[in-house]
Amino acid sequence: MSEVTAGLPADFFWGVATSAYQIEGAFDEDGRTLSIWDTFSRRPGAVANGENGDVACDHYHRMPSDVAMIARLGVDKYRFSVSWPRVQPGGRGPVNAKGMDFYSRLVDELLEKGVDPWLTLYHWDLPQELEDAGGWPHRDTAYRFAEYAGLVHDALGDRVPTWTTLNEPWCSAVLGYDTGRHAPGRQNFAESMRAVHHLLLAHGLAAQELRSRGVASLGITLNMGVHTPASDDPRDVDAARRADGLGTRIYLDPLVHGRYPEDVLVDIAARGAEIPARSGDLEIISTPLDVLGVNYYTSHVLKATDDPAAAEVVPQGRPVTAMDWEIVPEGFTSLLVRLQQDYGVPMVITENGAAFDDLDVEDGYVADVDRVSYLESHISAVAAAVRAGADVRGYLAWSLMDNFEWGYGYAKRFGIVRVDYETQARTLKQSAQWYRDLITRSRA
Ligand code: GBH
Repeated sequence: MSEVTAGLPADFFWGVATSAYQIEGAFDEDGRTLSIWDTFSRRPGAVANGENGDVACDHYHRMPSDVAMIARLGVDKYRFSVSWPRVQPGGRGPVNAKGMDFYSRLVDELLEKGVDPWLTLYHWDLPQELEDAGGWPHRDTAYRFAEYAGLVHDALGDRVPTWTTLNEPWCSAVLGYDTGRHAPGRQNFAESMRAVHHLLLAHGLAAQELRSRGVASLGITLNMGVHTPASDDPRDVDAARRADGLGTRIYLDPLVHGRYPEDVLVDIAARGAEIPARSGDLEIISTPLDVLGVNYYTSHVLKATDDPAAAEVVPQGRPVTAMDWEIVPEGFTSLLVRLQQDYGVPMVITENGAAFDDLDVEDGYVADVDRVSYLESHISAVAAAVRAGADVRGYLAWSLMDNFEWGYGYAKRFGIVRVDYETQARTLKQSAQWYRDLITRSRA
């Protein structure tokens, strides 16, 4: 066992992750209807360079060779998401057999190659028709999601052991309905708080549905970081408390402890909004989790501003990625130790990785040394957390390959595999080779 992985349990698992809209393309094939990202990305100015996921990595047509590539990396697991408008067009009614068949073939292909499928039900591509009916601020969307979860389970439940309901509900609620940086691009704080509750309710209803069908491992994935006050000035301390409240505790307290945090409800009320919880909702939301998916990219030091609802990020002068996110591996360790103490749910890193301005392919090689060092320092940070008592079971790198990076389009590359968007050629970067070797060594 190498330095990097020292202290990780013998059965610690490794994998890579993607999401449907970011890689599949084939946006109008085989009965797929539009999602909020198809609509949003067509709005002028919404996505850099006017790009969208119409073609993306063309994974829908290249799935078998992509799975062969995944297998060659030597990973244990592959995390992908199902496109709701592909398998249940419009978000209601019967299954679209052709769309579902794609995922059925994907799962078979993975199993045949010895890679465990890890399925995420929702990675941000809400059927546009459900947005037109009110979207996540509308309570009925939660019930539609639970029905969709059941349909996917009918088709794939016999072969998929691990199910994640939602990817990063913070992004769906806040970026989607408050800042408007993500689809559907609405800007209304009160609606975003309604979205938070209905996303959590959607998770809970789907979790009950999947539990009753005997799913082996069930979870949700949250994006999190550490929020540190810039000074011991009580206003900075409060800014960090609020950011942690709206970023982490508003999700995990109801999920794990069955209640919303009091201080956060007060903050929300002060901004003229509320959480539309009805009696019985919190029992549904706190359906026991087998695994908490943790997505980690960076951490922030925060300073209060004149606007009590906002906070300013204070740069710490550390190296940054191509996203301008500071590289803070120690934050990863403290986050995991804190989650263990406050919530105690077994964890898996469902995403971690970085965008860098990679050099072009030269002699069939991409020397992405920055990404290698990012991954190395962050996997070490996970191992340090495990040595400090955090129960972390596995690590999935974001991402298998370069893909559609939401509002940033194709310019930001997170892959350990290079994608040439002209030819759709895939080239393993140095980071992919490094990761494959790390996996091999960690098993030795
Ligand atoms: C994930 O989102 C997504 O699940 C995935 O689809 C995406 O491709 C990947 O990460 C890379 O972005 O902007 O300085 O405030 C992560 C979203 C990234 C949101 C970090 C919060 C905080 C940094 N999060 N971000 S900053």
